[in-house]
Amino acid sequence: MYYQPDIETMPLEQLRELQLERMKRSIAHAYEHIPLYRERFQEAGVVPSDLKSLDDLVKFPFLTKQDMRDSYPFGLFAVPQSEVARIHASSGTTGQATVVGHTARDLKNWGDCFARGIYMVGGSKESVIQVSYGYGLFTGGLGAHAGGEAVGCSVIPTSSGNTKRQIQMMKDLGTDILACTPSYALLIADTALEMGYNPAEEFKVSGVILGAEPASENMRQEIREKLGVQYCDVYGLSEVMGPGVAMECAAAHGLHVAEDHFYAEIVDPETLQPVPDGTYGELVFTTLTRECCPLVRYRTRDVTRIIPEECSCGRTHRKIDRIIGRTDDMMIIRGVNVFPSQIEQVITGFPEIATQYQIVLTNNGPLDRIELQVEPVADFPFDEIRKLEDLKSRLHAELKSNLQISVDIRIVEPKSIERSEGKAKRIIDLRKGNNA
Ligand code: DLL
Repeated sequence: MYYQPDIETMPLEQLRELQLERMKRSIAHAYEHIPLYRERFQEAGVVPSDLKSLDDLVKFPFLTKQDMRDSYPFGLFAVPQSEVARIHASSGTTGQATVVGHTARDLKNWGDCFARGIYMVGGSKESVIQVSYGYGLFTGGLGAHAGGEAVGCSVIPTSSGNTKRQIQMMKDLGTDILACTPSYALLIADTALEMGYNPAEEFKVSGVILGAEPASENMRQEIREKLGVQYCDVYGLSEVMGPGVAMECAAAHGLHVAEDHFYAEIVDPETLQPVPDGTYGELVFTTLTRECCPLVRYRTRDVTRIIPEECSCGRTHRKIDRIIGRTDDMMIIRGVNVFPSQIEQVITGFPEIATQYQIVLTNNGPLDRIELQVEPVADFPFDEIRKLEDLKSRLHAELKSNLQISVDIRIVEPKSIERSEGKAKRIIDLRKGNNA
């Protein structure tokens, strides 16, 4: 079942035509109404009419997060204030916030994009969706809410926090679909178990739509089992829209980009040249329908790849793989490039270690130093020093052989790493210039 069958299963040739037509319009709209694009295009020696095919997009310059910060507050708005229906902002851990506006039509498209994911987990207007993403300037709450309303679900806007009450509502109101971050879903599952419930058996919930942060396969599996649900990974970012830019269907192998609204490219973050499908690189988006804040070649800093395969679900929109990290999270440990997700993958091979972890980065001269804090599972004999040392040295050896890096390991008490009701803070970056 599809939410918008004609669009989601559109034959590829027709979809590319639609994209080209919309891209031409969107680039012209940006150029006409936003001086920054005019300047940048001029510097690059291009005008909107140079876009004759989708491949011509590479001639156009990139836009970065810094450009968005520098344009604060309204420098990238292409419509008059009277047409701005809502404004979101990202807090920006480093410096200036970024502000993103939406027209009424932008909001309608956003709801439709998220709604596709509700159908992907088997939802319909009969479903009860509980939105436990934070509501506010963060796009999670209101984005998922709009999706639920677009489908015609009964929406429960619990927002994040007050976990025991969330669980009570989930049970009493018969929640079918839970939308929140993966960390919060796990906290909800663990708290429900502590309260004496078995949510997989006793709760009606059958699907989760989780995103805003990466989750390892192990964590996904833990959530699936503890809640008894189908897992849909939802990707998005406030600059481009919010949750719903790409969503994972039941085939569970990649996230379909909403290609009627967004054009995705993957580029090498060093050379900025496009890479072949299947190769990892930085995800770049050009928006095709955004009225308020159209983006041309926005560098997301998220690292993923295009999955070059037809999907068994019948949707034709290209898929991206799960985000493995951000270019700015990449650590260079003695010349080796490492993403936190690679470390997480090693950790998940140790059943004695819980899913929660934290990475503390510091400088050691010109080199990055990395301390990994992990906690053992609740029934691990934490006071037996020998067992602890053994675990530490096995983990150290495994990291060394898998990633060729030497990591300082600290095993902390079970349940002592802070659980998150929103995005988990996995990396504490104390490197010079990054201490935000
Ligand atoms: O996190 C929007 C969102 C809300 C997405 C709810 C999904 C669900 P920002 O706060 O602007 O917006 O953060 C965007 O979060 O560039 C990624 O690095 C990360 N991110 C978002 N979704 C995923 C995901 C929202 N499914 C940044 N997997 C992005 C991994 C994700 N990382």
